Amino acid sequence: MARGKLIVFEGLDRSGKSSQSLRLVEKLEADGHHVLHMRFPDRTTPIGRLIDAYLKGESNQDDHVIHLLFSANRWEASSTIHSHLAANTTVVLDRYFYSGIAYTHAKSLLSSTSSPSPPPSPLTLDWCTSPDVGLPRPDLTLFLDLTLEEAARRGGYGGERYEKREMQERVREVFGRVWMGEGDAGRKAGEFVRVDAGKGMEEVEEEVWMNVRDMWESVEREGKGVGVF
Ligand code: FDM
Ligand code: MG
Repeated sequence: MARGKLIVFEGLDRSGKSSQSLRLVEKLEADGHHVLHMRFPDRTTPIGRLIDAYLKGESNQDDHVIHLLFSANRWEASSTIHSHLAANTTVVLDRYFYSGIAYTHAKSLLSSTSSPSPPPSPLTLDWCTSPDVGLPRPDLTLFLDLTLEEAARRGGYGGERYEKREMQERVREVFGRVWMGEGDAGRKAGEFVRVDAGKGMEEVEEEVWMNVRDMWESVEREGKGVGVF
C-alpha cells in the first residue's frame, strides 16, 4: 500500500509558510489525498504551553532548556506522524526541526557578539541538531526564503520573542548555511529546496506544487519508505 508523504514548510516569520502550507493541503485534498496539517510549536500540549509562555515573554528559560522543549514538542508528535504516513495520509508541517536548529543557533550568534565570555555550551549547529536526530524525515522541505526588506514591506513583525530584525537576519543566515549543506543538519537535509518567497502568492504556490509533484513521483517510483532524520 502507498504511504503518505512528509512535507515541511520552513522559513522566516512573514515568509508565507502558513498560507502556503494550507493552500497545499487544499490542493492535495482536491486531488483526493488524505492530508493532516500540523504546526510546530504545537502550543496546545503541556510542553507547548511552556513554549508559548516563553515566546510571549511571560517566562524565561535557559537557551538549552527551551531548545530541548521545542524538540520534545516534536517527539511527542512523532508516533502520530508515523502512523498517519503508514495509513497513507500525507502530513504537511508548518515548521519542523530546521526551525529548531536555525533559531537556537542564531540566538547563540547574537549572544556571542554581545557577551565577552563564551557560555559553557556554545549551542553549535551540531549540538542544536542532535535532539531531533531520529525524527521522521521529511520527503521534501520547502524553505520559503524572504529578504528582510521584503519582510518589512509585508508589515514587519509581531511582538513575540524572536520577531526582531537582527534575530531574523541571523536565522536567515543559518537556514542558508544548512541549505548549503553545512554540519550534520546540512548533510542529513536531503530534499531541502529553496523557494523565493518574495514572488507573488500564486507564483510561489506554483513552484511549491511543482516540487511536491516531483517528490511524489520519485517516492512512488523508487518505492522509498519513511526515513528517519
Ligand atoms: N521556533 C520554532 C523555535 O525557536 N524553535 C523551534 O523548534 C520551532 C518549531 O518559535 F519564532 C520559533 C520560530 C518562531 C516561534 O513560531 C514561533 P510560529 O510559527 O511563529 O508560531
Ligand atoms: Mg511567528
